[in-house]
Amino acid sequence: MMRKILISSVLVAMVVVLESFSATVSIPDMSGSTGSIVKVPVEIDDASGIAGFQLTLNFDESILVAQDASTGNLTDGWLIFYNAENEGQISIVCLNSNLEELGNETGSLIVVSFLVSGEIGASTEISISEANFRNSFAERIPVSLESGIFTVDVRKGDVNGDEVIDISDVIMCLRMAIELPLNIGQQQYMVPYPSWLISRADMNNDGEVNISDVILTLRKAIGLD
Ligand SMILES: [Ca+2]
Ligand SMILES: [Ca+2]
Repeated sequence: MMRKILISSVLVAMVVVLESFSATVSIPDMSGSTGSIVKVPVEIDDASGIAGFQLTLNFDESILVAQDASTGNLTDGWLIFYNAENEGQISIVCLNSNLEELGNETGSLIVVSFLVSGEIGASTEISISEANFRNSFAERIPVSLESGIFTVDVRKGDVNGDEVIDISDVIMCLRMAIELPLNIGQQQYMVPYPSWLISRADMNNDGEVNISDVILTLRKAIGLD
């Protein structure tokens, strides 16, 4: 009898330990400028046992528009399916088709691409719901969830929002100085340019885009500033 109680209390203790050391699935705090595509990873600090999972990301639809989801560095070659039809959320299922479980690794499970559409300074929480992590026997793996905050910001000089400042930004700044149309992504922008585009090109913050901004963008592009 005593032994039975002892064993069961050891089991309870083990379960408590396992629960308290369960993995955390999280989204990092990130920022990006309007009109650009940002890639937001869903990360895990201990992927032990995972062979498949599903989850939904929730966010402010006026700030982020989900484009697609792809596998992360832990899930290369896994099957992935997503549904981004509903505004403000994207649902994802990801599975190792050989039912091979991940080891005790840290990294990204999936990467979700968003088009940033909010005004500069706006922010939204990206939260995780419907999270369901399973091992190769379809047994549940407990995880704790952490949201991330996404903030719309601006990188001065990166007119096309591709994360680098180079000659293409100089040309775009030049085109804006003489009020020509420009193409960013699939979109064409003409006068009056949207305010987020002006704030990218207006290097000296005087409210207009002219030869001063072209020179300052060129200095950045060739590494003088
Ligand atoms: Ca650029
Ligand atoms: Ca200016």
